Amino acid sequence: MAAKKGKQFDPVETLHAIEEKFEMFQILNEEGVIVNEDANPNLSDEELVDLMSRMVFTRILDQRSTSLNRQGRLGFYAPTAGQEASQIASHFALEKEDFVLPGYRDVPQMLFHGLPLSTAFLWSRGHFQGGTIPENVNVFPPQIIIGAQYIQAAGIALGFQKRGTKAVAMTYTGDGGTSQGDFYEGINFAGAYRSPAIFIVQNNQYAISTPRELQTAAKTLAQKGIAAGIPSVLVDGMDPLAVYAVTRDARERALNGEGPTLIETMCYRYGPHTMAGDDPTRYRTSETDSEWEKRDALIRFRKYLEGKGLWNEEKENEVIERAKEEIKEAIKEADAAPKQKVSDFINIMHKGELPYNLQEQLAIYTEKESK
Ligand SMILES: Cc1ncc(C[n+]2csc(CCOP(=O)(O)OP(=O)(O)O)c2C)c(N)n1
Repeated sequence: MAAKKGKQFDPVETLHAIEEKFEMFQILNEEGVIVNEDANPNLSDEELVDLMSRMVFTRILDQRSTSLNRQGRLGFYAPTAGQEASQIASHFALEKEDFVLPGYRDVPQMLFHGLPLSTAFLWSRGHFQGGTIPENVNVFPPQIIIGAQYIQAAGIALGFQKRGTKAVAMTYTGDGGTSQGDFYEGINFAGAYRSPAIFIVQNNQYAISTPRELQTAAKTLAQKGIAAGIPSVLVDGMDPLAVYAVTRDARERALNGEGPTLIETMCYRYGPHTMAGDDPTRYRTSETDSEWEKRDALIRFRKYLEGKGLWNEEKENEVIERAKEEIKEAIKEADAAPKQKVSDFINIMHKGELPYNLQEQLAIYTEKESK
């Protein structure tokens, strides 16, 4: 067949045209001023205060968890400071019946979805009770395998769709996670079935020490959703109103049968990758840190709420004190959990009759543990 005359298809131009479409969506700027009134989600005063209180709680939890880890009272911990709007404002758009599939850094969303804090602390300590999710709490334990939660989210969303359940599955990964096969498989599958899933990519600029620029040739991570045929958006991940608005819209579309959405939230991780020895000063400068800190979600949201007469220092201190109290109680509860035994692991891992070798081991450990 003869090629058509006229303008040639230009793949380079097409790529640039798509990339240029992904401007960062913002509603509340760094100064705490609404710059996009038409998109304002118009949360009630009570909701605005609730959202701020949740973000303050999360910042305090981050500080306390960091020092509890240093004291040897917590185990695994992945810091969250800098990601409060990405995490908490996206979760704020969900209902209890929705399902949350977190990564290891997404413990705060699990808490606001109903997971007891003491359970999260036990998870950090590697205690088996930390992986026991209460019946009525729609979350999975935090995923450690990068990207695997995207596949699981596609499956849960498909399940909701098949059962006619009016709920969405929302999952989180990082910038590095978008390089994994599971990421592409998950978004493709949900796109193909038009399942009610919301895929959040928290672009905190680093996958451990690998900067975002070395991770992929793609100019934005949001544009990766286009190849899967799903609506995708790049949002200021330090703007709680913008993150909330795009997630709420994604949920609405999903419940209307319009399929999944991919949301890239542009944010920053202030702390180390985890508390297990990462030193961020080896791969980034303090100038970069302070550039991002100026965009902080808590600072801008505080200014905005103060301007509306909804927030002040006294109110913030109340939230901080309550948070500290709650954390103290939860650690006490975690301390009171029974010490785990090897026999627990054998019993938990196997339902029904144990194979002979494990029966032998169970007998040995039960004997040892009885002494
Ligand atoms: C499949 C897999 N490969 C490698 C790792 C080791 N690993 C742990 S965290 C991490 C970086 C992830 O970075 P990103 O997705 O940007 O998330 P962030 O930690 O910044 O939130 C890697 C490679 C892993 N856990 N799973």
